[in-house]
Amino acid sequence: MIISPLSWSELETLTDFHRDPIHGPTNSQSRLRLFGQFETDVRVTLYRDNHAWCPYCQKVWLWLEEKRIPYRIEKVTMFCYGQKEQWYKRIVPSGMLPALELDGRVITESDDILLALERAFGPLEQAMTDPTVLPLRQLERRLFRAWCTWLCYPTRSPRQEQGSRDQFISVVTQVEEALSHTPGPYFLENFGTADVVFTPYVERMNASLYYYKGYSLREENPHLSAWFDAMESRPTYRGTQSDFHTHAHDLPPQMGGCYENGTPQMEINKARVDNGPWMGLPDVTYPEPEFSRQEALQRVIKHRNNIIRINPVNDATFDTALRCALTHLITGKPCTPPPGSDIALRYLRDRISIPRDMSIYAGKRLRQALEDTAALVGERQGPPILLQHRRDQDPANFAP
Ligand SMILES: N[C@@H](CCC(=O)N[C@@H](CS)C(=O)NCC(=O)O)C(=O)O
Repeated sequence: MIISPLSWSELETLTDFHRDPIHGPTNSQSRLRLFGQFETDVRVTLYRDNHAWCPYCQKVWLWLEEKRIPYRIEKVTMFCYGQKEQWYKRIVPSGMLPALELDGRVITESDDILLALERAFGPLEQAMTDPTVLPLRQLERRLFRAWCTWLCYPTRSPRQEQGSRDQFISVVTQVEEALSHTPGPYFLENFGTADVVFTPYVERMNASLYYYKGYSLREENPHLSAWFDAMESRPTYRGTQSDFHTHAHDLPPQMGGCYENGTPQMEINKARVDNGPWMGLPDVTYPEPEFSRQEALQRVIKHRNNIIRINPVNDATFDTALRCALTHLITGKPCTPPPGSDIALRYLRDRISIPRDMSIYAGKRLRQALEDTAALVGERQGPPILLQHRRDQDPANFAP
């Protein structure tokens, strides 16, 4: 049965999703984290990027969440999506992220930040300089370099492409071996620093190689697969976790390019990440939380004015179309949007950023509801996502 779109006030009654951003589970929207302590206990400010795209920021963010250190969060624009804030350049003239203020002293470079945090608050299980951690940090950098070589340079021949793939997989084999040496799923006996160090790029490798190379890191490597599963058992990681779509489109401008290999599997994966269905992709495997649809609905309602204003289709048409998609999201029933709104709905579908906007399952549910609703009125895609920059995401355009 096709139903008509609910009004905004009707939609509001269908979600009471609420999370305590200060003391509750890790999430991307918080500006202050206290973990049951007091604001007077705060000694740390983390400067991280607005969209939670910066991998080195995720490393420090995850460390602070795991150690439950009270801290403030200041969000800064990255060059690839807007202008660096003047106030930040006064603190860090290069504009580089992350930065951390600890007892009034500013520290840059994510490794130096973790070393300083360890001195102030003790290590996360093992220290960064622990003899068991050092070789794992080096292995992470080798993996990173092999990934960049494969992903971020155009290949002139199938032989070169194969060579880069083989080189990456040979380092992955070393990672698999390192993981096999411990009885549990983590890099050392218990979860700790080494896992935090691997997290940001392994997450990005999983996404980008699936999309640009047709290679599923998580599915093809049993120890890494168990490691991802174990990471996803942690509420801290879940709060920082992104999805394939977000990374497939945030990486090109950050890395200076990501190159497709054009294999049949790559084409299949790319179509799936871009057009869905998004459930079942190997970017997440923990069971879906009960309230993911309510979370998505609450987040869109909160930001609806900006979402509607920024959309390429006129406000009145998109207002109705968006309510149709949200009605479908929350009731499960199809709701036909106005003619011509397929572009508008897919524009938003392509610009949900996880975890910036909402958590991974909420984002997937929203993408699917937007796509299902768009498909009722047409096949047209929205304006393409650019590769050189993402100024379509300039935070200046989303100011309250
Ligand atoms: N070695 C540095 C690398 C930091 C880095 O490359 N940061 C990038 C973002 S991932 C950055 O701030 N670039 C400036 C910008 O994009 O605005 C670290 O470990 O902190």
